[in-house]
Amino acid sequence: MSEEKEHKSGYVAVLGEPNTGKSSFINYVLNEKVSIVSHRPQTTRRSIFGIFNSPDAQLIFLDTPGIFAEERHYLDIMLRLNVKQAIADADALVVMIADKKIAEVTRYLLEQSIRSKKGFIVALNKSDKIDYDGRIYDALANMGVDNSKIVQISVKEQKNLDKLFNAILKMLPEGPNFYEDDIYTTQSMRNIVSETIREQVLLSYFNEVPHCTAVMTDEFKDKGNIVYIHSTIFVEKESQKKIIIGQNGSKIKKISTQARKEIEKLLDKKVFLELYVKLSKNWRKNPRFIKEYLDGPD
Ligand SMILES: Nc1nc2c(ncn2[C@@H]2O[C@H](COP(=O)(O)OP(=O)(O)OP(=O)(O)O)[C@@H](O)[C@H]2O)c(=O)[nH]1
Ligand SMILES: [Mg+2]
Repeated sequence: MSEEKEHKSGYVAVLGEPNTGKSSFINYVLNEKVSIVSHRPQTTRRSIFGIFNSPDAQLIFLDTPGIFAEERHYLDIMLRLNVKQAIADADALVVMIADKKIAEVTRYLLEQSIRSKKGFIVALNKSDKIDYDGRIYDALANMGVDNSKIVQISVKEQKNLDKLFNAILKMLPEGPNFYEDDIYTTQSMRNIVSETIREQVLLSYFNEVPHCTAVMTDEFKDKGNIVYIHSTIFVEKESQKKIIIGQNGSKIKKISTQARKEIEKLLDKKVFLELYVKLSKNWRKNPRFIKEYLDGPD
């Protein structure tokens, strides 16, 4: 009999309501920031691949957008399709919850997971501040989710993350690597740059404005010792443009400086960032714009 350890590989979709900590968990496992994180719901918009490599396994995480129960505009419809596709593509599923009860979206995701007949695990996150009691376990049992499929975690305090990781690994089939073992994301550099800028927007403004923004990068030129980047922040209304720019451009200047510093850290190079703000009227309802935005430049 062979002494060799089996090699596992597969796709793992991480699903859940907005703001439950899906991206935080994936960044932690990968020890790399593949996905932006913020305190705002619906931070993730594109499904992002984060690839975990070890000699015994390759796990390809699909970081999905947190969806809302109601579909408010075309963007929401596309995000839900994105989640459905991730479930279809995955070999194993993680449903992340950060709530003492089962919200409508969580119920939907659990139903989809059960129906898919794929292995799944429920992660109750933020246990550092949420005191999970028997009620959630009962509610999950009523849906047919056994206790053995539930794990309480805290990404913030790094509690039980190994346990969750091992439970995921157990669900994956034996198989070879799908990707070279030295890459940790399939995102293009342009997408990473756009997302880093959007993260600064999410962190810098109050109210609805950040949700009305989309960032696209149309130029990324690596000149060896300096990288030239040209990106645009799109907004839906003229009034939002004014808010993003700020008085005498003070606000956009701050965003630009912060984003540039983050990108420089990421690339380990000097960056020249040119950042524009443009109006694309009601882009969240515009299928053509959304296609270009979600599909990315590549
Ligand atoms: N207290 C606490 N906060 C956490 C924990 N995990 C993540 N967070 C915070 O929760 C917020 C949302 O985290 P994200 O990782 O962006 O959540 P997400 O599920 O990817 O959100 P969407 O992309 O909007 O669907 C951030 O402010 C995180 O810092 C945790 O274990 N405990
Ligand atoms: Mg996210």
